[in-house]
Amino acid sequence: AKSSVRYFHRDHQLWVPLALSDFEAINRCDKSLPKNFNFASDVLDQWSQKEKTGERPANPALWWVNSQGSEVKWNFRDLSYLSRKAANVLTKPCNLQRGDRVAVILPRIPEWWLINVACMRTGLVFMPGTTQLMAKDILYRLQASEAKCIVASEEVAPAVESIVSECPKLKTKLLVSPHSRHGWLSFQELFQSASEEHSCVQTESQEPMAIYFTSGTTGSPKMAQHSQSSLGIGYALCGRYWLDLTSSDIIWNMSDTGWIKAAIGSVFSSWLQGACVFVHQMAQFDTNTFLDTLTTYPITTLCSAPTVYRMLVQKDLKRYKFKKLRHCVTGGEPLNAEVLEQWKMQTGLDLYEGYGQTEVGIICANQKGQEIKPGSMGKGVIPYDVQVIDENGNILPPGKEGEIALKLKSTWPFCFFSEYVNNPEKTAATVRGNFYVTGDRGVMDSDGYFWFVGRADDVIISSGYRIGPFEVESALIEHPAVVESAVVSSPDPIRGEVVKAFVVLSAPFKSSNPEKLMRELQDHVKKSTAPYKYPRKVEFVQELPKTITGKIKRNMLRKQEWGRA
Ligand code: BCO
Repeated sequence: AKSSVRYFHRDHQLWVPLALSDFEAINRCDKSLPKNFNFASDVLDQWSQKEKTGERPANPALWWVNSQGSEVKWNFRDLSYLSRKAANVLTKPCNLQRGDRVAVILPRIPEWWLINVACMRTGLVFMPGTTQLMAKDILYRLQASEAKCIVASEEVAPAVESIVSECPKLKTKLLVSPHSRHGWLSFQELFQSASEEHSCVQTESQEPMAIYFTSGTTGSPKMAQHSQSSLGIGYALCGRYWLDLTSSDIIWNMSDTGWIKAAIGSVFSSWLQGACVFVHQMAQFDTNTFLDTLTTYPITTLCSAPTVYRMLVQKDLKRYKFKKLRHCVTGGEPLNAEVLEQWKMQTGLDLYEGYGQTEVGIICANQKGQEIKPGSMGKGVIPYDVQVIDENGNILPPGKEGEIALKLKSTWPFCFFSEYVNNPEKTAATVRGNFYVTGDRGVMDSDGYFWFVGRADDVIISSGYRIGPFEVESALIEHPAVVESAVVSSPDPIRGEVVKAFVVLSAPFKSSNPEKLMRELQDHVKKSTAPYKYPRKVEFVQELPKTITGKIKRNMLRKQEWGRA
């Protein structure tokens, strides 16, 4: 671990190197958090000042390209100026007030970053969502959060229009598109005429900043709420060690805008370090475009899901000469040792796996300078005390499998999510004795390295997506062919694991062509909920295994799947 971090010291209104012990002290609650913290004014605008005085290398803050050859490059001064204009769009014509929740469903376009920073400046609560969300997903999110505004792109607009009458709390629909659309305010038009004068809100450190929807075994996704300091200080610092960034680096983080990985790698950790965030907006993920991008642009740092590396190592990587790549990280799902070794053999670069969660950020990581044990997620990262515990909250010795957990102090750590909104029971269920429990099972070895074993619950981690079985089962049951279903994980060589549905058919469909019916059910799920959740495997069965009380034994089906593999 490094001996010091560069940490913004509020009292001095300057970036000063503080001893790591200061940061640890804040985390131990020996030193209090600054009363106010705002990432836009306390970090981004400071970098903008540094640019003016020539103290930052001539490196963009955001560098965006698409497959049609368009390009946008903003430095921190541009970002500051443009996000102030965007802030005025949100507060004036959109009439939003500090604390209002704003759903933002945009692809990887520069406006996503502008609206994100504009929400920081105005104290609005940013709620990102992937563009794969379907009408019902959007309805749930708008109703559960009582969002006042939705910001969406043209592809998402029809889905929003189909459900908007059921969202009485939604006051504004803001469209990000070169075209106007009936019933929507046009971001582009309003932005042109918006003033650049904006005074950033002095948000409190613990004030809500963002809400991320995260899937669990039961029910609809929970709303994990983050504060200004959990993301702006906690996540920014924890990601920093793993990403190893400086202000001369250019990081390409592949994550979709809807996930916490975008917050860590494409906003907070990167910009805290003054690094450039590189974005390639691809209509569809494609390995050739991906590799061409790495050979064309001076990207120094790559962050992508293990599934992407698994896809890449199928290719002859020695044919490609990456321009500036020096540090590769991965996370969101377990990485196999073989892929790490193949990547190293073909590119000469190590792969640094990180492990974390939407609720608490990066928990373990292989950090630069640390020996990598292939197949391990590395060691616990500062400020976390990571342990493996049993069902009673006792710490287990090295080598024993249990649940991965974070030791709690007397108060809730500032770098954690604040709560699941409107769900105190689920928030309380994350605590066992003196620990926050992750829901993941693992082992710590005698050197302090952690090894992922699997989920303790029924959540499926496929291609880096966290998928709740209930969400897929709910989509399946809407189809007339389905009497009931059980959804579990099943091993897959590329995606780590995939969603598998065991389906009991209704009488009229029992004699249907199984291949055809499988595709019909898959298409049905893709239309009913975000398509990344669709069951890539389907098995038709006569009945599902159940307990005496009638509960489906998903566990038994899962074991059967993994046993078969
Ligand atoms: O594979 P299929 O073609 O059968 O299906 C794909 C899409 O074609 C399809 N689809 C997408 N939009 C659709 C649609 N179908 C119908 N209508 C639409 N509008 O749905 C399937 C989506 O699967 P996918 O997203 O996995 O697509 P793809 O192209 O295979 O992408 C591969 C990856 C690896 C690029 C992608 O899976 C990915 O980005 N994974 C990473 C996810 C991630 O970033 N996770 C991090 C979460 S945060 C976290 O873990 C905390 C860590 C601190």
